[in-house]
Amino acid sequence: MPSQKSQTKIMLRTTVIASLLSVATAHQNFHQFWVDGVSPGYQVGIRMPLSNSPVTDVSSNDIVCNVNGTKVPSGVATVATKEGSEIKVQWDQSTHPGPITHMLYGPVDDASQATGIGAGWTKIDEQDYVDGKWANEIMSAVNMTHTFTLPNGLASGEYLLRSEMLALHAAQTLGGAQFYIGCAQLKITGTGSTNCSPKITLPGAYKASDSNIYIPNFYNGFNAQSYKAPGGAVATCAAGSGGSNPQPAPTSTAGPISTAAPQTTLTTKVSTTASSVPTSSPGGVALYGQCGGTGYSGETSCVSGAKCAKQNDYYSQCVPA
Ligand SMILES: *[C@@H]1O[C@H](CO)[C@@H](O)[C@H](O)[C@H]1NC(C)=O
Ligand SMILES: *[C@@H]1O[C@H](CO)[C@@H](O)[C@H](O)[C@H]1NC(C)=O
Ligand SMILES: [Cu+2]
Repeated sequence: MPSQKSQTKIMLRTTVIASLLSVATAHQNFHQFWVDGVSPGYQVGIRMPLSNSPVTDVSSNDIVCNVNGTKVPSGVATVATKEGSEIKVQWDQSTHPGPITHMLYGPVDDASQATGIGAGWTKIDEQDYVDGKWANEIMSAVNMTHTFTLPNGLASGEYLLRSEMLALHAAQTLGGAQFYIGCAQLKITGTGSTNCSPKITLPGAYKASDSNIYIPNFYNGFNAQSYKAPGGAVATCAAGSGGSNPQPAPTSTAGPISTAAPQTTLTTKVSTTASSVPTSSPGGVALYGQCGGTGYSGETSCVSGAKCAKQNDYYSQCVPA
């Protein structure tokens, strides 16, 4: 798709061509949300990206919370809500076909200090292609909104809520899929100890060649009915013994383990993270590596230019100083 600059030039030339280009210019941002019908305001509580351009490199940190969205402190307000609350998000108008998904990261002590980089994500909501319409079309019919509820039984604490609209109109090309992402900061009051699984690591969980990201036959025989958005299944949240901490800290699952499968998944993701996030180097722990937390016995000082920031009792991470 042409850059905004070249699109502007073309539109100045003729309004006819400009209207033909309206599909191509339909970039979008997540710009407002409501909690049980009440909104904190336009762009309030959201790490607004620098532009409305998409992220296309799924291996970059930009895939977490959009360009510069991992910068902390974020300078963004954290909005109070509770488990089970109805969340309505509103995006800019979009004619790009594709799904919308929502993920939570946390709990952390201070959402404005959470980069979101790592294994602490879980998918809590997904809409793909329903009755012949992609999520963006379904949203368009309700003023570009989408509504879902927060899981019940969440541990109290602060969270990042990641809203992602994946545009597939160029997905027939490797690297062509466009990720529109916005992260909100929530303070969730919950009843305790729900452990949602599986966990998702960002960056890391998405690969450019995944069959739901690179779709060579998107305009030629592709069956949208069976499409599922990236990130795996919507999490199953079961209250109880799994522990309340979704962070990538192996020691966090202190309680008795009642279900084998979720724990297996968690363990897998933990080791994935351990290998993909550098944890130490001669001058201290690398940026975004773990530097503390209950049961952690490794290096606790960060490389120059980074400082150790507590995310919760179980996990501290090196963030830019
Ligand atoms: C965004 O991040 C880049 C790279 O870290 C940095 O150079 C730039 O100043 C940041 N922009 C803003 C507005 O923070
Ligand atoms: C659609 O959303 C905008 C922005 O929130 C709002 O100003 C407008 O009143 C809404 N329109 C309808 C029909 O609800
Ligand atoms: Cu666009």
